[in-house]
Amino acid sequence: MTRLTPEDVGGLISNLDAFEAGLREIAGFGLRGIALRSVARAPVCVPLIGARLAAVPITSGEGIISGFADCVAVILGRLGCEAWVTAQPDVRGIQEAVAQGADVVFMADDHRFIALDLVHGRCIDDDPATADGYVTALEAAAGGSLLGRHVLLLGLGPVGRAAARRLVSYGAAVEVVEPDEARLQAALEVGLKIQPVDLAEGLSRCDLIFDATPEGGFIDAGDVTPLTIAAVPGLPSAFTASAQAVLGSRHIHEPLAIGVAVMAARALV
Ligand code: PYL
Repeated sequence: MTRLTPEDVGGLISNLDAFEAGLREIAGFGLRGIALRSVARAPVCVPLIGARLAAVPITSGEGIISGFADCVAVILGRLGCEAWVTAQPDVRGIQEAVAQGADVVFMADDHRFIALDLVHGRCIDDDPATADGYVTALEAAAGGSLLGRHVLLLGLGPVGRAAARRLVSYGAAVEVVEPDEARLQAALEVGLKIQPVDLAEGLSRCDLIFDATPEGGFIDAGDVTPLTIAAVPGLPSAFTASAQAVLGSRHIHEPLAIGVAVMAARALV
């Protein structure tokens, strides 16, 4: 997924209320509801309230993104967790989190964003968590079922592949736009029941769209209908500003909150 900038992160924190309000409007659930539904179809008790979760800044590679760990802690706090950012980064930060009684440690470098579940000895990865959370949001926004629904999936990177698996498992007819032939073949060879299509063909058949591409602004207002619902976990969105304006809350788009919420629920379930 595209690396966030400090400006992105600042915008995310100030936009969280509006994002969650839009999510409730279109999907009927806030962040906590989406996270809980993504871990289990039946109602499930996940002890989010009061869980002790630490976010550790990581300096390796391109380094700390100012505000990133704080944003993770703010999102976790919205779920009812007791969340904080460690004073120290890296290994010292992990040591600090453990000494402070953290149940789960959130940390990201340039390649992976994980929640290290210290209670159960598990490692929860952001990519599949984000994919599953967005599929859950799309399913809820589409009326509660994706069975037999045509979903256009853009991109078969790590998030796109995980989304394809979940969409197929929910009974969706998944049409995929992926220009990289090797990625497409790899997905088909592991038996994923997906239909390769070109963009125009997919747009003409699908009103549910999952955007998992790193490219932005190639679907315009004229390409969407009053029934279009778009799940867009990454930055930038495939939808132009005018398409986003037409979609309103049907453009479900935020690059961190849903993934963090699902990671927390997966770690604590
Ligand atoms: C996990 C996010 C979601 C979208 N893009 C991904 C990203 O920006 N990854 C890089 C995260 C680096 C964090 C940095 C820090 O501040 O701890 N190492």
